[in-house]
Amino acid sequence: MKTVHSPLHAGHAGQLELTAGRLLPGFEVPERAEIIKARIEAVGLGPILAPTAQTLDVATRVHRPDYVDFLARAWDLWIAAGYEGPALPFVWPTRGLRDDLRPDKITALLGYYSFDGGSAFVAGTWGAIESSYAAALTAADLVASGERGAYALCRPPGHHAGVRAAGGYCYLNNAACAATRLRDAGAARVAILDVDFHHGNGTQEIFWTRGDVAVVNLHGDPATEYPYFLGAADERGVGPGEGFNLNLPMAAGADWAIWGEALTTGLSAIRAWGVDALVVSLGVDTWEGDPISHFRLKTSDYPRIGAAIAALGLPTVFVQEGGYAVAAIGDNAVGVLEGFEGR
Ligand code: OKP
Ligand code: ZN
Repeated sequence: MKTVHSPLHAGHAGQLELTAGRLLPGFEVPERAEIIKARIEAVGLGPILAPTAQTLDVATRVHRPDYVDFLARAWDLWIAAGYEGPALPFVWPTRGLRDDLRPDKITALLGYYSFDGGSAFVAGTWGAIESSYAAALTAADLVASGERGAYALCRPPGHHAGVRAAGGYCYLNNAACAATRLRDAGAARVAILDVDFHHGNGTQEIFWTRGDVAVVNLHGDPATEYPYFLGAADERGVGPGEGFNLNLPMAAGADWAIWGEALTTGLSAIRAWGVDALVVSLGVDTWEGDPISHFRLKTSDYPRIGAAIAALGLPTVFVQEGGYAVAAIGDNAVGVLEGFEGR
């Protein structure tokens, strides 16, 4: 399988994240991608290609154009305002406040365009966002032109990013963009299977009203797990999208017996939808040793995930999402890809 990856991800480093009363060094570190890349090379998974040049056309159809423009300018605005260090929001236009005021100040814009304090901007953030997006589109192009599978080694991840909101280490929704590119290339219907520990709230929001891109999410129950405010089992989509969103939340502690059963349920739904192509939001923070997540998958379970996905027989784009146990992330992520390849 071909991997698409850019060294520009490394410029997105030294972020801080706001968590439970603390400003902590970000868990979403450059080493994550470097360790996955090293594992791909060690097992000889296949060539690692640079992303091809991409316009922001797909990004501005998946997201609001003013949001994409903000992502590109946020760091420069922060510096121009005299701040230094990672840019983070501290006030949000939530319930009871006006959503139609958008003061032209970077401190206001950071909150206007985010839903939490987990997606910081540093000097190299936009370059990394663009390269991650381009990797997802390039992998989709490989699959659209006949490859059975392709892997976008994306960093930063994307599944929490909504129509106009960054959050949860995410900025552009790479998986949603890959699905859109597959639709543009002629797939009438696409499914997104999100196996990251955290609910892909951004992906759900983006396709909520649509029947042409169906979304399945396997994740920690929002009653106790981030992002808390989306991801319950009763969220099924609306209008033409009704019945094309399937949430499979699980309590903390889920192991292969429980998680594998939810995967079977999700794959059955994808079969029933009769889609032409698949995008997998591939988070491996479901691993038993993940520092911020609470499932109990073992390294030996990841090839089983890949094999079960391969049994769908669909052209498949894998897009990297989470996974924060840095030393294990290569074995786990590449394990899925090897399982898909039947190796
Ligand atoms: C991004 B992805 C950590 C609390 C949770 C945000 C998690 C974002 C996960 N102490 N912070 O879905 O892997
Ligand atoms: Zn996650």
